[in-house]
Formats: sequence, C-alpha cells, structure tokens
Amino acid sequence: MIDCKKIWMNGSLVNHDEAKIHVLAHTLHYGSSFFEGIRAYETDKGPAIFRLDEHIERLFASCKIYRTEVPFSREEVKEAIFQVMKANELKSAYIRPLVYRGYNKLGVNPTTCPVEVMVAAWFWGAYLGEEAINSGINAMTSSWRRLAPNTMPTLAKAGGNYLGSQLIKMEALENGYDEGIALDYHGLVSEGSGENLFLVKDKVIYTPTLASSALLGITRDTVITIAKELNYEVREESIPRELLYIADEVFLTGTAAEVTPVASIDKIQIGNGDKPVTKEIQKYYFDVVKGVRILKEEWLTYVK
Ligand code: PPE
Repeated sequence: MIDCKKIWMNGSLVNHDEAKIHVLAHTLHYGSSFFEGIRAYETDKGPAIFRLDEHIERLFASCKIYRTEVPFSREEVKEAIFQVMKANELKSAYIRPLVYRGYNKLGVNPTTCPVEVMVAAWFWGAYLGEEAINSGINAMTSSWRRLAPNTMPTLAKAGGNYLGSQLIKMEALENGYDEGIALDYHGLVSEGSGENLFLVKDKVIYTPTLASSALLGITRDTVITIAKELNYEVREESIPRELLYIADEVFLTGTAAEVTPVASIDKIQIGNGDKPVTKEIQKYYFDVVKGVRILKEEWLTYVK
C-alpha cells in the first residue's frame, strides 16, 4: 500500500480509505485519464516542488489534446498540491495529480462523463533503486515499439499510453533486465518505459527528437539546460539503435528516475564503464532540485 493519509479529491481532502471511484467510471474501462509525476525535495527553506508550473502546464496540455475541460484552475490544482503536502507532513515527496473521466454512462464517447481531479503525494525513493543511481541499470531494447505517429499522442501524458509502457517494463523484468528501451515506429531510439534517454559520444550529448514518440520530459529539459550550462553541445536528433552500443555513456531521465546511468544495453557494456559526463550532470541535477545550486529561481516552489 502507498503511505498517504490524506488525498485531495474534487475539492476536498479525504482519508486514504475513502478516496474511491465507481467501478463503472469511464477511466477504468477506456484509459481516459491524464496525470503528472512531480517531485518535491527537502531544502534549507523547507520542501520545494521542482518545476511545478511546467508540470501543471503539461497536465492541462494533455487534457487539451483530449478535449477535456479541467473543472479546476491551474491555481486551484497548485493549491491542492500544497494542501496534500501539508496534510501528509511531507518533507520530500512524489506528487501525483490525476484528471480522469468519472461515472455517468459507458460507451467510448467520454464527453458525457464528469471530469474529476485528484492529487496524492507520498514518499518515493529512487525509482530504479538506490544502487542504480550510482552503478547504472542493465537495459534491453524492447520488442515493443512506442506508439506510432497519429495513433495515440505521446505528448499527452495519458493513462492509456502506459499500457505500452507496461509491456516494455514487464518484458524487461521477465528477461532479467531493469528497464526496456523502446524504438519508435521507424525503428529509431525513442525512450524508456517511463524515462527519456540521453547518450554521450565524443563529449557531445544526444537525445531523440520529439518526432521519435517520446514524452516532452521536464527532466529532459532540465538536463539539456544543465548540459548547456556546462558547455556541452546538445543535439536533438534521430538516433539509430546501434549508436547506443557504441556510445561512451547512456543515461535515463525522469521525475521519478531523476538521472539514472545505463551500464549495459542488450548485454553490451556501454563505454568503458566510467560515466564522467553522466556523473557531472547527475550531481548538478541533484544540487538544483535540492536548492543547493540555483540555476533558475522560478524552478523551485516552496511549500507555504
Ligand atoms: N517518458 C515517459 C514515458 C514517462 O512516463 C516519463 C515520466 C518521462 C519520459 C520523463 O518525463 P519527466 O518526468 O517530465 O521528466 N514518467 C513519470 C511516471 C513514472 C511512473 O512509473 O509512474 C515520472 O517520472 O514521474
């Protein structure tokens, strides 16, 4: 079970055990939900939520793609997040806002069903394990591709998209790997089941373009900003699978995964095992999210 005493649902805080929806809710049958994963870190000035505005914007963008009107304003959702942080007395947290289609009628058309919103927050440690943050994970190229263009929009962080992610993740775990890396429809590198991907070759940093069916990751943007700050050249390009095998370094990024090195892919060791660029960026990232180093003032929202 997830340890969170209070959850915000449609305007008020409710106890964990009362945060329920009907089994005939539209979202349960057709995947009609949109969500965010946001982290708050402990800082000298109390808990700070990292890039809150960008996460709220992406949540509303996901809803817009699916013609879904959120019944609360951006300010109200932010306020809900503060309330949940305080009610659960969290110093650091993983925050999960979710917009979903509730219960009225069944049938594919979602528009007859009410749009509901919930926010939960709890402590969530390293996504791929503490050890992975240092030594890196072993990944495989998934036999499952990411969603093809003009099928399901990958720029929307929609619940339904994560059926694809689940196939990628389960296949990797069943085969003894930590994570799966998916190719796009054209066979080019896309992303992990819940992370964006970067590689380093000859001191240049590469990441797939948005046309490769990846999510427009907020950590991806943070890492690009940090890399440029450190005077690295960053290229957003189409990446052939085999470039991963001959890269000097590969790492994954995400709110949950933070900056996680990849040690091997398909049992091929990445580089010589040293990860100087990944380590440099990872350290910078942790300093920025924890407010030790201020890169952009507006990236940290302190919980009032
Ligand atoms: N791609 C996918 C498919 C994805 O789910 C995430 C976040 C990212 C890239 C990175 O995006 P960002 O967090 O904005 O840097 N995955 C979220 C959910 C993970 C989960 O298991 O749940 C997350 O990291 O919060």
